[in-house]
Amino acid sequence: MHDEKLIKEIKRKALEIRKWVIESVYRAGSGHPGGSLSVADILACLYFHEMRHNPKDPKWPDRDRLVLSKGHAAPALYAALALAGYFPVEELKNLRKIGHFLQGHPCMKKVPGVDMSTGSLGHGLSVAVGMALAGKLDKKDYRVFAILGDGEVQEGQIWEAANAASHYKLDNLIAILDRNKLQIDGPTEEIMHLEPLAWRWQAFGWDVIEIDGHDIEEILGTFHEIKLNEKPTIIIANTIKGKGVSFMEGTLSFHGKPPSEEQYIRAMSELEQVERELND
Ligand SMILES: Cc1ncc(C[n+]2csc(CCOP(=O)(O)OP(=O)(O)O)c2C)c(N)n1
Ligand SMILES: [Mg+2]
Repeated sequence: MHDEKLIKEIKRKALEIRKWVIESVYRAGSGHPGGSLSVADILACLYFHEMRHNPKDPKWPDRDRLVLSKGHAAPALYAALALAGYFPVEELKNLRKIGHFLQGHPCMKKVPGVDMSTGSLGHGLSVAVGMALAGKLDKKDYRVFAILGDGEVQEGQIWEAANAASHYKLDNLIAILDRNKLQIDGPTEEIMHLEPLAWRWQAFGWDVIEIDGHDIEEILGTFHEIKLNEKPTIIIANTIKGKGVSFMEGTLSFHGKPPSEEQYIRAMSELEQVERELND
């Protein structure tokens, strides 16, 4: 049971992340709001409570690592990093702008706090396996988090990585699957089915925990359940694509499209309304 103050604080951070997702994608005139909004609560829990990290020392060798394998959700990651103090929040206004460092997909060479360059789906879990294995070999106690999209896990390489993770007994590896049930062209179950998803990961030797990926208390509690039992863990986080903006929720159309001016104004006023309610 986490205290109410902490939960409220993280809800506020998730809301700020959502507002920046809308602001930055609107200003850029391109980007991926849907999958950024679905992962905002998870990122808030990680960067503002669960992860051991230091924004003043982004390359700290003992830090927990995070690989945003679904790299198109960069606007949410950038917002979390900026709010945590890795770089000035004002930079978020320059997303995807020529001459600025926040590219459409995360670049580890340009953005402090980004542990791996991603965007080409399917690769991130393999990289996270390598980082986790390195941690074991170096006798370090850092953990590696990898955030995967559900459409993304249709990629064959994900399953090679899943197998390697259990082979090497990587209990320092925690994958989080953003199960928003939509990919670029439609529902995952119509395009290339994934179910029974929990069973599949169990069969690959993983501990599987299924949660509501928008319930801050449940997300935080879940991290406490993870055991050092020589098995990697996957959290299947049931989410809603576009979560937090009514006309984006559960839709395909905002997978990779910015809001129009009118939609931007509506989205911000909805989020600000929730913010006011939280502050009451
Ligand atoms: C290898 C590769 N193929 C295609 C794409 C284009 N692409 C970007 S996002 C996306 C859909 C991903 O769906 P999902 O993993 O479910 O992400 P989410 O719903 O969280 O946005 C696709 C096909 C890509 N980035 N990389
Ligand atoms: Mg998806």
